[in-house]
Amino acid sequence: MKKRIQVPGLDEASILTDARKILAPQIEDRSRRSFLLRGLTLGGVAMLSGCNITDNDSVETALSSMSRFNDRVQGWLFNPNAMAPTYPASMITRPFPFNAFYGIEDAPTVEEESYRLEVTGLVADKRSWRLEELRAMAQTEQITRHICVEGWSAIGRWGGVRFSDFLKRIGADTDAKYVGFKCADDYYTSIDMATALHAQTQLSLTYDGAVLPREYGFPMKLRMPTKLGYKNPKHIQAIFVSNTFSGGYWEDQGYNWFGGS
Ligand SMILES: Nc1nc2c(c(=O)[nH]1)N[C@H]1C(S)=C(S)[C@@H](COP(=O)(O)O)O[C@H]1N2
Ligand SMILES: [Mo]
Repeated sequence: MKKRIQVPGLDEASILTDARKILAPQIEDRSRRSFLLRGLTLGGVAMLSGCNITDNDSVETALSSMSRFNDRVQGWLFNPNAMAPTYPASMITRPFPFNAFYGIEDAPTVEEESYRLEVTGLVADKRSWRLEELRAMAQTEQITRHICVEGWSAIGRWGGVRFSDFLKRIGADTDAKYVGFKCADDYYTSIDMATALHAQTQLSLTYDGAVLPREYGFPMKLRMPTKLGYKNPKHIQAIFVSNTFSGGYWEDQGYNWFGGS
């Protein structure tokens, strides 16, 4: 008989629910998936993560180590040439839902006049950018689906600069691991370089043909149809290229960092 780990004060069922969520995308074989996940025990979590499960802190450590493993697997599986689906204009969701870690009335107001996009880290050209300069670059458009982990998805139309064009323009070290974002509302996130260079990753300046509205991320957001909603930062103020992992607002509270959909 397998020895079961039992720790007083730990909610085994909810730990295993979290662990199953982390592992599910990793098990390709659908017919075996539910069988394998149902069989998961705390001992299994300890084994997969290489962590002892003795208290709440060690559960956190184990789950986050599994989540980082999940990031690596998603990174390996990510196909830079696979495109996310696009849709006809007739399928755009109206009105497009708003979401943030606060209510719509608290969305930040950014003044275009004084706004400068900061660029730092592993880039050749660290000068800051005015919106006009970004509008003068080649523009692209996409009608894609945004998927939020809170249980909704919506199709929207975004326009702006292909992010790989921008990274080239600033002389970014594209061998670096991460691109990070700081936002006007204290939100922050970071992404893998492969996704940053994906053809559909866009520094969006418009929504549905008009200047990006305040609540949807003015002055700009990063739109990635290959990643879940929380990975798409709105109100971007600073972009940095780095080899140091820097997490994100929700990622630091347990959301998976890679966040692919
Ligand atoms: N700056 C900032 N960006 C953010 C968020 C936020 O709270 N602040 N929320 C994220 C989440 S969870 C979602 S689902 C989308 C929502 O974008 P929308 O308001 O355009 O639908 O923004 C993402 N980017
Ligand atoms: Mo979200």
